[in-house]
Amino acid sequence: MDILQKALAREHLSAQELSKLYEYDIFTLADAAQQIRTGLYGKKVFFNNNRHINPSNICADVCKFCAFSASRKNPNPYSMGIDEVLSLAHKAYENGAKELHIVSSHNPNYTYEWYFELFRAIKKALPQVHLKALTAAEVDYLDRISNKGYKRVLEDMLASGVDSMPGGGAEIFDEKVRRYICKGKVSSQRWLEIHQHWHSLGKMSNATMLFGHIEEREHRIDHMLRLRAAQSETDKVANKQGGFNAFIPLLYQRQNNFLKVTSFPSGQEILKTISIARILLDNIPHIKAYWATLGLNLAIVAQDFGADDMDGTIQLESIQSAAGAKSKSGLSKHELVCQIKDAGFVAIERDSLYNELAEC
Ligand code: V47
Repeated sequence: MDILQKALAREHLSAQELSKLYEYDIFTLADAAQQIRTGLYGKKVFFNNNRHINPSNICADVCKFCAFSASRKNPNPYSMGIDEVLSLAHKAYENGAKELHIVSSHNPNYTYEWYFELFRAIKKALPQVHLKALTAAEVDYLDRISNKGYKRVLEDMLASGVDSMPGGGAEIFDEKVRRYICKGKVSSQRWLEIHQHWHSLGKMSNATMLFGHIEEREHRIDHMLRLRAAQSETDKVANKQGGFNAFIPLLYQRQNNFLKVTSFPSGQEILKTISIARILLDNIPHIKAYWATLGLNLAIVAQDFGADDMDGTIQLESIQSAAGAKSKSGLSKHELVCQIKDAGFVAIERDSLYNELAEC
């Protein structure tokens, strides 16, 4: 059997062996990925009506790839108060958002309680809106400043109304690359433990991977294999389908940051990464082609290479656009739907947990 057949049969192979998947031509990989994707969802492409809110960009940590946090590359620090975030949440809801995706920097001026007061206030004002908040990196940061332990942080999130966790902060799990690009951030093992514990509380989350910078193909595969293993373990512990809903390969955006990268992945390399994700992550239901990092056109093309989701309208995007992505003002639902349909797919508006709301 060749490596692709072995991968599809889930034979035990190392990341190094599986990185040979990249040596297949792009259409062979796409074919294998599309069989899985089409078997699961036919021609459906999922999106949601969401709003990203980033309350502050003042950060105690320094990740080399980050153009969002205030630094000499981004000399515009800001910190919102609870009322300001609440007012944005109200506006987002009036504009149709059904999900608020709230992630922030690690701002030493916010107290532990600030976060939970904010979540309680949002849930009280807008109980019908899904609150997706705090990356595992933020959970780890809140543990570090409070000494409460990450389990307690997760319980406080649950008690204050957080519905699900976003997939940010995973970056690349390989310890050597991680140390170079984001030293001091939550460790890979801790990132996985935090998500697994969240899943054991009966809640869902996503998982990202930042790629296209200094990592090698083998590191991407290793990242996917660690996620697949974590998902299988949760299956056993929680006795239910694992808690990762979607895998989101985030393409590195190159402007205004401190990471010196000299070569960037081609379109083929990006699409192969998406196909390989669909092939290897057979226990994670959705592969999200996040249009804010891929660009709208490539995100649509990715739907023919194993992806089945685009993320959403976003309304205002600050993290990727700070690094050069053309995503600052989000997309209207109309535009997103037209793009999906024009490419021959069926546009499905979903909720945050992938329940289908409407065919558009
Ligand atoms: O973890 C930071 C990434 C992430 C850059 O869960 C960069 O549904 C590219 O996690 N180039 C935050 N990426 C965003 C995120 C996310 C986005 C959309 C949906 C979901 C979800 C999660 O942004 C960070 C980091 O990996 N990031 N800088 C950059 N220069």
